[in-house]
Amino acid sequence: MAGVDTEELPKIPEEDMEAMNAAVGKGDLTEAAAKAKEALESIDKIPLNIAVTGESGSGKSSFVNAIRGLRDTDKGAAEMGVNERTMKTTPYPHPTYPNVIVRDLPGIGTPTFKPDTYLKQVQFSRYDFFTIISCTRFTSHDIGLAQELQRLGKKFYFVRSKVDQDLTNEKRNYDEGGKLKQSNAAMKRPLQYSESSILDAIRENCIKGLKAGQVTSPQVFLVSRWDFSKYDFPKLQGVLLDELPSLKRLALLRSLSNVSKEILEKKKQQLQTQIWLKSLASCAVAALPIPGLSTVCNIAMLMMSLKGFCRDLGLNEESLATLARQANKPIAELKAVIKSPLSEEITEDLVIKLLTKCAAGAVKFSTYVFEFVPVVGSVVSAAVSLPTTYFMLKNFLDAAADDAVRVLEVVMEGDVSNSEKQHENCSTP
Ligand SMILES: Nc1nc2c(ncn2[C@@H]2O[C@H](COP(=O)(O)OP(=O)(O)OP(=O)(O)O)[C@@H](O)[C@H]2O)c(=O)[nH]1
Ligand SMILES: [Mg+2]
Repeated sequence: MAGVDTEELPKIPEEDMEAMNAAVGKGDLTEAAAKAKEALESIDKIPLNIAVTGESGSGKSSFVNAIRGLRDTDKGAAEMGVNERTMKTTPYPHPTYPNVIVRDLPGIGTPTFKPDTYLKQVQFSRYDFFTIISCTRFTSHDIGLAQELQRLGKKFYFVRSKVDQDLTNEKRNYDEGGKLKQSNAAMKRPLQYSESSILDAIRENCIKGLKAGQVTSPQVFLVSRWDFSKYDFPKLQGVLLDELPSLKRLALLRSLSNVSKEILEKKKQQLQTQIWLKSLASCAVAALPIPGLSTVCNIAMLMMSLKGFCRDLGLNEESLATLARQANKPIAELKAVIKSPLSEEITEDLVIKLLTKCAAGAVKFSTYVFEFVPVVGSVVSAAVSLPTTYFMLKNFLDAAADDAVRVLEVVMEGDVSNSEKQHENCSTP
């Protein structure tokens, strides 16, 4: 069996090391493991409720589908179109993380939803935050809603949709070389076409209108449903993560689409913090010896952990198929850069193979680690197994996170297809 030198193994962070020593030192790994399992399971139950509201036709349903990584025609997608569709509040649970629910709310001012009773009608208190969408400048209804949310201490973010249309329209004023066709001092257009200047102007214009409506420090994010990796959507994801309380942040982070390297890095860091708990649970909950290894562990639990990493990083057939569709690229092109196994390829045999690879070095490591900790009786086998499972999980996560970044790079190469693009306008002025 080829050994792994302890020098080559990644280091266990100090706090994990202390927690391991403490659990082993107490001699009651079973109880610690049960707690670890409970802590991990509770992550799946953290509720997160997101409200998406705005005028009819502003792009709410498109936004709801896109943040859940769905196409309009997919099962469970929010219904959308050019006629007014959203007449009632509809919950859309995230397909992979059903504890995250996005609600597509009707716009204020529709016949059944009057401005003065709107927030009560939609039961505002259940939401963790609101996104207010508009495809033009924000209306007096949007401003009124923001003022009321501000008064109630609820978080809200403005999303300016359909910026792809603004850019297309603006481009008409420039020739093929990007030079302004006709200079008009009143319009203050730059002489050379500049996407960032147009976007800055839209953003500033929205902020100015909102400030004039007494909205304090409004945050406006420009998006296009045709490419959520572009414009301000990745920034919006980052801000939401920064501003949510820690448990809710965890729920949101897992459900976010992998549209930026920053999000992938945050997901990796988050998963990294769970490795110790996963390792502990697998070594002491219904653990069995692995033939040929001085390791006792629960293979089924480890399989679930690895599959969980793949799911959170989008490394399974379904996520890749969705991503390939959205990027209009063959799925084989995405798979070509993936070096570690996909979720569907994770089997008991694979887990044993990965454990065997880590075992030799980890045993040496555990002798060193637990040298000063009194390890007795049945705890011994679980204790020496901890570093093996820990390193196996860590190595797998590192490789999977690298794969996810490479997949994202392939997706970002070139632009999203225009073939599906439509150019409907808002149904409200
Ligand atoms: N070009 C472009 N079109 C968009 C964008 N977002 C939405 N649309 C189009 O605008 C139309 C209305 O979008 P919906 O998502 O149904 O809007 P909604 O706010 O849910 O509408 P209601 O349910 O009627 O209130 C659809 O034809 C979408 O394809 C965008 O970012 N860019
Ligand atoms: Mg709708």
